[in-house]
Amino acid sequence: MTLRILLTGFEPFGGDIMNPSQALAEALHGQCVDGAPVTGLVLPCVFDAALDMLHQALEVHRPTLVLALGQAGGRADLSLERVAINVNDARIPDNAGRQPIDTPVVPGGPAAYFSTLPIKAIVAELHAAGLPASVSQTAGTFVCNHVFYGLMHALATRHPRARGGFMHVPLLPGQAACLAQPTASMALQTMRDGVLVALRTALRERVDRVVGGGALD
Ligand code: PCA
Repeated sequence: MTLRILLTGFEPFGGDIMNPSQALAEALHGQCVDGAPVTGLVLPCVFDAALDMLHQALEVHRPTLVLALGQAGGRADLSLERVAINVNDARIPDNAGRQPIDTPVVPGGPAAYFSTLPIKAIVAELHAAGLPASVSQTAGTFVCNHVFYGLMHALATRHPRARGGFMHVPLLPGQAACLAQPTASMALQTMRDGVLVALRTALRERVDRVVGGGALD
């Protein structure tokens, strides 16, 4: 099977002027990772429009592996998202001024989808490479979760041979420096190294490792 990777990021949102996930999708566009060409795609931070663009890219590029990236201000590590939920609940308006509250991503769709990436193996390989990472149990309820859910629904219903998932990344140091409160950040090069580790691990391991990682609460 020919391997093809789709790597998505988002445009800046919420008044920010950059988004590390956009920089990562652009930086890796056209690269080859272990023989698999990468298409980088920057999605609008807009409910529905982001999914329309993603669905089109799935049809055009027919990826076998999809890694969607997004910015998570306040998080300190690379977070491999476990689950996408069928809820839009926006705390702030998206870039088109829309703010859906408690609406489904896909009316009548299942409550949730799990990532089909080997998230525990990816976290273990990131740690082995000296990069901070963890499994996250929530991708939130804004446009990132919306795209993650829409992606997993599309893969489950229309692209059964493809695997996919979502990784949140911290702010860039330049973004954190503009904030009044001390906030975690990570250099773009470190994130880029992490994305490559995640992609290589996902290409290599189809079945996740059984590694304890749940919180005690
Ligand atoms: N982060 C937002 C949407 C776009 C992005 O990069 C989120 O976590 O929902």
